[in-house]
Amino acid sequence: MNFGSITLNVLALTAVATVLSACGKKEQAAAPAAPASAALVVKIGHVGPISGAIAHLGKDNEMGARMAIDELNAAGVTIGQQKVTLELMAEDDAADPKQGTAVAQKLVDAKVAGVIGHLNSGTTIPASKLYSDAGIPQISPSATNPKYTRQGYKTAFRVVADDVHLGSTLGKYAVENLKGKNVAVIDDRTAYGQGVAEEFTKAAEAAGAKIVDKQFTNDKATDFNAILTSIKGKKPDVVFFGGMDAVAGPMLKQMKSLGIKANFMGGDGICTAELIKLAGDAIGESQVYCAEAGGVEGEAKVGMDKFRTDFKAKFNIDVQLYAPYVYDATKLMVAAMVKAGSVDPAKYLPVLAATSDYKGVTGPIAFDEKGDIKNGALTLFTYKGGKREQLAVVR
Ligand code: ABU
Repeated sequence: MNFGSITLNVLALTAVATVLSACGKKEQAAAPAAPASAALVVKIGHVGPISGAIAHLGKDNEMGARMAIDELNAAGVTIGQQKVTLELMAEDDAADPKQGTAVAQKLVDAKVAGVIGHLNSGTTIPASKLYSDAGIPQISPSATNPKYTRQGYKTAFRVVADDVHLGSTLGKYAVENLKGKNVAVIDDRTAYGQGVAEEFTKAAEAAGAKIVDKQFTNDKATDFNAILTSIKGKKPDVVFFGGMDAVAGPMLKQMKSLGIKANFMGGDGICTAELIKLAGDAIGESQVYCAEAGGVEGEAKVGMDKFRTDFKAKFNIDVQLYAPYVYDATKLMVAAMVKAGSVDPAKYLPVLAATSDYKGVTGPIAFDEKGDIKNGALTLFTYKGGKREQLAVVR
């Protein structure tokens, strides 16, 4: 594979040598020193929604990647005896599948050495075909739809648990812990929202709950009056929403206006710091339960707490959700390049795939044969006193 950045460096060094050779023997003698000191620029792509309703989450992810790249460059990276400068090529897919494939093609054309992203399952899945066709490794830090790693692409990796794990754990929790008997389910019709709602439904029914209503909306909706009025009539004790915090916040407010006091559950997409701002005092009126697709306990809790402190110090903003997972994904990808002694995807991809005990701030990372994290865990949260409060880690 021909890397744009490498090509540029080689061309630049050739040009320097050509100019020097035209200047006489003395300058010619100085020319060979240049290759040893010039750092190779290696581009790593990052994609998330930097515009639109969940831009706060896309920016959170991008800052996680930037933090990793800045730290690596500050420490110095040598790959195959070549000093390397890592360059983050950050793109905005606006959580839109079409824009997702457009920016994926841009990254492929730019010959990035690898991609961290995308954030959403709905963009990650279609983009993964382009990366696979180009042989470019991709690690998603947050896309949880199982299909992503089940397409047979050797280039697709994920460092969080998937929606089968999320939905089934939350479905069981709704019945066994929250004593939910009558459950209503809403989803936003995205790859993530629909998928996690289906897994939740299966598990809740298997645990003995009755699904009293099923409704859907979309990921840009702001008015839920019609579907919530229908749900209110069915008197559920739990309402599950498959979707993101930008929709869940106003939905909770409208539940409060309609006097629906059922417990409100969602997956990782609602499990953010931002939900507190988006839902205001509707949190508490309906007690909210959600899960992050990683295990925040033991060494991982220590690593995540330190990461949160360092992140706040660097960007003056709190972590929303997946920044630590993006940070790990970025450093893990570069570690595979270092171990392989090459930034050529064909050479470092097998090393990345063989990751068996990478120690990240989110805990140990090993990949299974599909590219999914082995022993993926979930952390259940609720919200109390204007804060996200950890309930339990489920493996
Ligand atoms: N996992 C929740 C947010 C991202 C997604 O899967 O669409």
